[in-house]
Amino acid sequence: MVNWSLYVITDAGLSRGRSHLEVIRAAIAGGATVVQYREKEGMTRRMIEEARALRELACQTGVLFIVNDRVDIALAVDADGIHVGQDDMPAPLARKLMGPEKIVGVSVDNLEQALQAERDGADYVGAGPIFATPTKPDAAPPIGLEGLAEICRRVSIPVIAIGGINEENAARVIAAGAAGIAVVSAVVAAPDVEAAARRLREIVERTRMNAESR
Ligand code: TZP
Ligand code: MG
Repeated sequence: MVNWSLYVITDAGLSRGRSHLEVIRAAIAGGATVVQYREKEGMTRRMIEEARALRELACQTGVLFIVNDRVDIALAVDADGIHVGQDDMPAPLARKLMGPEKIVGVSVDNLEQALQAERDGADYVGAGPIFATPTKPDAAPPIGLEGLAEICRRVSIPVIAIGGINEENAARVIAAGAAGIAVVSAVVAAPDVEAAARRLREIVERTRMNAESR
């Protein structure tokens, strides 16, 4: 069983000059359970090198390693899975290329897309943005905690919430039914990445424990 609690996504522009490897090493030390390599610009050769380094780190530390969008890179470095958006490789094709054993995740911003992703054989959905976020300016309007809760009720695959999630709202996101939180800026842009990841992970685990004991 995958632990989706804290899913950390790279962003070179928000990393304060630190390398992806540096940031992700600290995030894992703080308790990230899944890491995603998300790089939209630059040369494929460099992406392969970065993804390979993260892949090795993830192997050594036992966290899941997902590549955003680029099925070729995911396959080249033998990532654990691929994450595709609504304008990317369609999920059934991503599944066909990645094979039955790999993880396929799909971004969804409404219930219909979530149900379709499930029918398409996705292993999880990334639902959001939950809250407004400057990190993805072209994101759909926020779906809020109510939108998230509805998706969580209606699909049976894990729902990972994304978009504007931080220490202030993470507990409410988990209480709405998310299997985990996916964050960029709250971890990657933090002055102390390890401490930020640790606090978020604690919030997720504490909220889940409280819900289970109720
Ligand atoms: N998809 C929907 S919102 C988002 C992505 C990649 C960005 C999330 O970034 P942040 O900084 O955690 O709000
Ligand atoms: Mg994408």
